[in-house]
Amino acid sequence: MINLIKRFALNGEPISIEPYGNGHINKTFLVKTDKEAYVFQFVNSKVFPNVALLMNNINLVTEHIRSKGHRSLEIVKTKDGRLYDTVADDYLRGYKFIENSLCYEALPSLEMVEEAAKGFGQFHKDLADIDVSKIGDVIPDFHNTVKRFIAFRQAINRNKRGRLSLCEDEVDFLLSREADYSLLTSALDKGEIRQSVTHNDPKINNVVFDKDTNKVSCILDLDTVMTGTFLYDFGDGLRSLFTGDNEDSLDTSKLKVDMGIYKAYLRGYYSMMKETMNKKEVELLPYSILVITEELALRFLTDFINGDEYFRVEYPTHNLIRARTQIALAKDIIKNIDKMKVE
Ligand code: ADP
Ligand code: GN1
Ligand code: MG
Repeated sequence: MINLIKRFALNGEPISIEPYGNGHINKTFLVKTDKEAYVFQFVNSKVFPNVALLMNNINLVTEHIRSKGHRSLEIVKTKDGRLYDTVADDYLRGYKFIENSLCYEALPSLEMVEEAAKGFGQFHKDLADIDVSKIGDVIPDFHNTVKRFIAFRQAINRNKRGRLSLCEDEVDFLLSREADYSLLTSALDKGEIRQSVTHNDPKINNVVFDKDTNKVSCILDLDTVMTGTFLYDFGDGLRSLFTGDNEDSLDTSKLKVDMGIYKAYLRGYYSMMKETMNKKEVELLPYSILVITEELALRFLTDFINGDEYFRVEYPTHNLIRARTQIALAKDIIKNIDKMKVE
């Protein structure tokens, strides 16, 4: 590893390398030199087959955000000026470590919830005028819930690992919610809501906060930045906050809507984005939380049925447990959706 790292334009001599973070997709390492800290990642090329396109997107987006005077991830290039290195079948890239920062699985205060929402609102605002045609589709249909449902039904029909009998209730629930899956995609197709460049994975451990001020210091994990509707980001931000560190929990009673979190997130997001939202987008805000929660439940359960081909798992029923937590949350969102409507 040390020899691989030395191919990058580092400040100082590497002195330590250790695994870092809780991502489900890439393999992340914290690298320290005698002068600076970096994050290096082996990009998951099964999930992201076109790493060149992905790194080009990240380069454009981070430069654009910096041109607005805001902080963004800083790519560490290889000594010969490339955005990543190829190592056998793997792809390695480096970022400067965001110093004096903390990353959370669950936020300790409503003030920080509001800050996180402002951070994502600012991110959407900063990218509102980027040239959309230059941003490639790294995972086509990533947030096309209708297509996720088709993939789910295919997995059920194949039942290739014989796991279907272990998840009949979960399958029945997700089949019964079919009407929800087209709520955002059909509004996009009809042009009722706008297409823009969005993050697509705004969970709370993809943000770091400044240790001293508790303000957002940087939005991370830009692999899935693509065009879409900001509603999937709004919904996923809240899904992730409601889930907190319970995504793998056996106790699904913890998966609940928290109206305090909802109001704080809405306030923060509105402070950045209210003027630019149309009536339909405002109407769909609460539904976006339901749709993305059900979408993730579909993805986890599809992966469980298919034999864990996508998400990194630690034990054989990990994806089933994850699907159960998201289904429990979806059920509580359904109960509370009227309270979340925005006047
Ligand atoms: P994954 O796609 O696997 O989720 P991420 O890019 O989100 O990978 O990185 C995993 C974790 O590593 C993040 O949740 C965060 O804690 C940490 N991390 C990533 N990049 C940085 C950075 N530049 N500075 C500080 N921490 C980082
Ligand atoms: C993955 O990479 P990470 O852990 O930030 C996934 C998201 C899911 C999330 C659920 C590229 O995010 O879509 O919402 O897990 N990322 C990708 O925890 O599939
Ligand atoms: Mg991540």
